[in-house]
Order: sequence, then structure tokens, then C-alpha cells
Amino acid sequence: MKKMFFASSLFALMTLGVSGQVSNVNPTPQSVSSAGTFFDAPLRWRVGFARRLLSPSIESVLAEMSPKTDPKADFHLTIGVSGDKNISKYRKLIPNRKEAYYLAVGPKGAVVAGRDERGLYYGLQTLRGMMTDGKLETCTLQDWPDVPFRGAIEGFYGQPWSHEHRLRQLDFYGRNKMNVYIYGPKDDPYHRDRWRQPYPEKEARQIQELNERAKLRSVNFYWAIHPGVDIKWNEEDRVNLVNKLEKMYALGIRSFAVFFDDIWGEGAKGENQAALLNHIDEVFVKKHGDIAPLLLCPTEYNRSWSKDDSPYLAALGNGLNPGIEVMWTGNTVVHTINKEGMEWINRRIKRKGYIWFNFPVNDFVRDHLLLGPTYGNDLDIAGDLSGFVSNPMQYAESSKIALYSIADYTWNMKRYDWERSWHRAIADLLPSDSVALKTFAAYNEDLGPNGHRFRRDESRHLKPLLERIDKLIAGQPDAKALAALGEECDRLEEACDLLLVNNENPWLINEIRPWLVQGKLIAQYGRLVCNAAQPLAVQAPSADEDRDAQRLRFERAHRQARALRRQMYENEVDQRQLHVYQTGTKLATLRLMPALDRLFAKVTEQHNAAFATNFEPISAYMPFTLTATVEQLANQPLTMHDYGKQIKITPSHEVIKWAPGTQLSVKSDRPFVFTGLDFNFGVQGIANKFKLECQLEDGTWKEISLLHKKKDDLVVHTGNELGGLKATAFRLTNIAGEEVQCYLRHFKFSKQ
Ligand code: LOG
Repeated sequence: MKKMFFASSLFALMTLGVSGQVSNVNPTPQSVSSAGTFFDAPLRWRVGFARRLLSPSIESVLAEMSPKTDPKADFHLTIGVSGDKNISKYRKLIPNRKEAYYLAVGPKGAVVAGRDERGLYYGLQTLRGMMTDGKLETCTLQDWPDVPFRGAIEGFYGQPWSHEHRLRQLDFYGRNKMNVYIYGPKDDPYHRDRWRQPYPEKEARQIQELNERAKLRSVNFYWAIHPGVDIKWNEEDRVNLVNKLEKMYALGIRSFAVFFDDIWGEGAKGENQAALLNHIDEVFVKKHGDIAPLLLCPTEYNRSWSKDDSPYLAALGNGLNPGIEVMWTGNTVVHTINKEGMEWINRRIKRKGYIWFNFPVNDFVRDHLLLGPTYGNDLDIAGDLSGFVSNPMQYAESSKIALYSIADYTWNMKRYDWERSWHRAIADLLPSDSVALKTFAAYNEDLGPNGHRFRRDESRHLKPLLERIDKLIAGQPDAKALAALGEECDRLEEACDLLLVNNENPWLINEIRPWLVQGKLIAQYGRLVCNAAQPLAVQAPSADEDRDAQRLRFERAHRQARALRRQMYENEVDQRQLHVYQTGTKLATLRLMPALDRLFAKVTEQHNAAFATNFEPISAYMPFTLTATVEQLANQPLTMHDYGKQIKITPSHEVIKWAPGTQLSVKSDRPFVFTGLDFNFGVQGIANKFKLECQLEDGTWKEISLLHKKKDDLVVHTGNELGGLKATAFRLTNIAGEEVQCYLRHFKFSKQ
């Protein structure tokens, strides 16, 4: 049989102008031979199979497909697994790979022949995927996965997924031919902190139910234990561990993982970990005989933490029983995976690494949603991996954008096209408003600066436009560019509006709502900035508009821009939207917001020059304002840290001269509750030269004591009366009766 590759069938579809059927299928099939003809998908079909009983997963996928089974229907669906009589004539056409299948579709019928049960299940999923818009394509397919284990690891810190979300995820994995779900949420106490204890009844029942659903969707449910924080390398804890695993086995779990990530000390010893895993392998896995190979997440789980001759990795490589899999996050904790890095680790662990891909997890950048495309992993590493699982966000539904593409990538690497896969993922998640979701997602890609230094490109479509905007800022009028930027902002606002009321996928909308509200404000701010920037866009400023009108126009825009920035701030700190560890609701941070701020700063600067005014450029909203009668401090900026909980005065290197009686005041536009305050003026014993007072809500001032904890301690601390105090302002006064000379090394205060 002459085989064509997927690209040529795509070409056939394109020339026919049909939104193709095979091209609806995720993951992208390996090999497709298409006649390029289409027909209406049958409403009824007669299903033929040789086995007496179909497995529940095959039964369920058939039940979920649109055609009804009808023994009298003209359309024949023939299904089977290698060895079944009814498909014996297709036997040679089934690729000789695990989970492979052969599929043939024509107007009279279809054949789905699996290498194994899972292959059949996947073949049926392909057929289901092809029919999503009511058509079928005459074609044959041979298909198989590149990576043996593909899926997700619920392995993040923060709020674990809900039971309902997990069930939905398992359904999604089945549809997208992922075969692994690893249960390892850091904040499930029975996974980590209380690993020795069995689950209470309700949680145990839910895990059982998840495992059942996983089986139904042809997914291996791995339950992971994280004992490293306090494990003792003795017989008692070995018994504790095996007992806990036995409890999980009794619930029906047949795949297990042991994690030792993010620990130090006793638990982190490689030889002991290897010995423990081997012990489990022998007394538990081999004893039962129906358990999948064990999975280990090591303590040195990325290259940046391991030396070239790491004794730890050598202990695993040499010590672990063959067959035990070792997880790996790549060259750093959060990194895309490359060939050279795979070869490095595989040599050391003496087996193929099992990738724990830390994307789209956002537990280290919780103010950002990661809805961007999955790109950057090498396309030639299929043979170097034993598995590839993605660690997602605590937002399960939103994570499906990345997970869809990870399914695609791990199934068929060579033909993985990240951009196309991203668009298909979005269309799959929200068919009714996919254009709006795509627009919105394009502003939720980058992570912002972060400790792992993992960044993503964002809003690629804006690149050329923003180059023109920067030229405009530099003095080259370009009315079209400004109009186009305004339209981009309108498009973002429209997308947020549509999504805010979308009720096709409430699971998704509920997760992303704070960002939708924020996106709308950003879009409004952007439109306002574009309007205010009109004078920059034309060669000569309008002669028709008199100066008073121009002045008024700018002043209104400036006030409204500030009001919008403040609303963005309110939205960020809104208690209902706080995450467990970190506040914030950020998007469009890589390109759009910085460009809008640059543009408005230019407008402000130009206005100030033309009208001899002193408007400040607008930037992120800050509720605190600093004033000072100490001249050198009067313009010192305040910065916000720790997600709004800590405020710092930017340090100064020069000598600050406090004349007698001079003051530094910080005022808030709303009452706040102090949790602390300290400063370092670089001089010993300076505390008694200053007086600190806080203004209470009733307007009165309360004095707070100042002290050094030790004689040689430069830091000035406050007395206990400050913590918990509700205030609207505070001021620091020089009461020495003479000029005080000092530095400003640090000045910080914190609030609830
Ligand atoms: C944790 C993981 C966390 C991720 C991203 C591994 C193996 N462990 O730094 O639970 O979600 O990074 O923050 C990790 O990645 N530690």
C-alpha cells in the first residue's frame, strides 16, 4: 500500500477547502493515506467484534460516539485486537508497536484493529475525533505513540485539584491518548507530611473512584508517596512505607511512584533511596506480580544540581534494580528538554530518563496564568525517553491547553507543530468562543521574572506593531500604528467580555475570571492611552483644538488612567482572588503593558513640556505616598514586594542630612494593618534620635517605641505595640534637636 504522510493528506483537505477530518484528530497521527473524499458520518452502525466481551473502556468510547449501534445498519464498524479472527486480514497492517492501531474508513464501513487493547481504544478515539464535525474522510491510518508513557503529574505546590476536576482530566487524557496520570500533589497530607497514615475513608473512596475512571479511560493511575522529609532508614519505616502502599493496592492502585524531591539531610541519600526502592520492588511489586514498574523522583532531579560525577546519580544508576524508572526535569528545575541533556542523564542513571516537565505549572509565579503554546522541547528525543509527563497549574481546566499539546508532542514528535497544536488545543477547550480564547491566551504566556529564569514569548503577533509604536515614541508620527494598537486593545476587551459570560465551559471561566477582569481593565487602559497619544501620531499638532481643550483632554486622560491602574491594583489584592501563597493577577506583562506605559509616559512628557506642568508618568498603582521635609528623601520611590505585603523605600547611597524637626511621612489611601517596620540608617545607637508615630483611623497620632536589639546592631526595630495596629499613615521625625547625618540603607514596613 502506498503511504502518504499526514502533510499530504492535509494538502488534500486544503485543496478541497474542507475543514479536514483527520486534521481534527489529536494527537497528530503518524501515517495517513487519504483519498481526499468526504462523506457524512453515519448516524447508525453495526459493530462487529470477535470477542465475547468488550472491555469497559472500549464499551464506553463506543457509547460516547455519535452513531448508535444498530444490528441492521448499513455501515459496518469492525473492531478487534491482534489475534482476533474478525480482523485477521488486517493483521499485517497493524504497526508492530505497543498501543498501535490500524484504521481504515470508507463510506461503507470502518475497521479499527489494535495491536493491543489500548491500540484499539486509541483507534476508536481517532475515529471519534474525525467525526467531530459530522463528516468522515475516506482514509487509512497506521498510528502509534513515540513515547511509551505520556501524560500529567499532579505534582505542584498549592491547592490540589478537586475530585471533579481530576475526573474531567482523566476523560481528557483518554481522548488525547495519554496513558499516565501521576497523583502527587505536594499539599495532600497523605502523600507527603503524613505519608505513614492511611487515607480517611472519604479520600480513600475518591482515590478508588479516580483509579476506576483512569482504567475506563485507558490511563495508568500512579499514586505517589513522598516520604523523604522525615524518613528514617530503618526497618520500622520500611514497614510503614510498604504498609501504606499495601493500603493503596487494596484500593485498586497498580502503579506507584516514590518522590524525594525538594528535601535535604537524611532522606536525600542516594544509596538509601535506591535500597528502599529495590526493597519495595522485591517485597511489593514482584510479590503481587500485577504492579507497573516503580517510578522514582530523585533528589537531584535536574542537571544544575548535579556535578558531572555526581555520586548521588551514580548510586541510583548502579544501585536501582533494572526497570525502575527515574524522573528528571531537565537542565534546571524548569526547562525545556534537549537531546544533549537527555544523553547526559541517561548515561548516569543507566536507563532512559522519565521526564517531569515543569510546564505549565505556575506554583512559583502564581500571579500569571500560563495559557501559551508548548514549545522548545527537542523533536528528536523520542528514543531517549521512557516517559514524558507535564506538571500543570493548580488550574486544571486551563492547563488543558498545554496538556493537549504535550499529548501531541509525545505521540508524534517529528511532526509536532507547536503553533498549530496550540490553536487546536484552544478550539478543543472552548469551541464556542475559540477566537476570544485565543486572543486572551496570547496575553497569558510569559511567566514574568522568576527564580527559575524560565521565560516564554508572549503576544508574538504584536512584535512588528510595537516596533512601529516605539518609533512613534521616538518621534516618527504613525497614525496607522496607533490605530492598530487601539484595535488590539479593543479586541482584548471584546475577548474578555465574551469569555466572562461564556457558559460552555464554566470550569475554565471560573478559573480564569480574575484574569479576564484584569484583561478588560488593561484593554480599557490601552484604548485610553491610544486616544491620549493622538497628538504624537500626526505631523503637526492640531491647530483647531485650542490649548485649553488640549490641556483638559490630557488631564482627563491622566486622571482616568490613574483610576484604571488603581482598579487593576484593587483587582489584584481582592481577598477573594488571593492564591494560597501569592497574590496577584497579571497578564500582558511582556509586551503590551510595557508598551502602553512607554507610550503614555511619552504623552505625559510631551504635555509637561508644552504646558509647563508636572504630571507623573503613570505606572503600577501604589496605595502609599511618601512625603518628606528632608529634601533628599522627598522623591525617594516606594516599591512593593512580597505581593503587596512589604513596602520598601528605595535605598540611597549618599549621606542624608536630617535638619532638626524634619520628617519623613508615608500615607496610605486606605487603612492598613502593620505587621512590622524596621530601618537601617547605617549608624549605631541612632534609635533615640527619632520619633515614630502612626496615625490611627480617628486621625490621632500614636507614638511607637524605637530600639536597637543589640548595641552594635545598626537596625532600628519597633516595639511590640506596632504589630496589628491599624493605621492610615506614619511619620518619622528627627527629635535630636540637632542635624542628624546618616544613610538610608534600608527602610521597610510590612502589612497584612
Ligand atoms: C517540585 C514541584 C514543583 C516544581 C515547580 C519537581 C521535581 N519538584 O522546585 O513540585 O511544582 O518544582 O515549582 C519543584 O519539580 N521544585
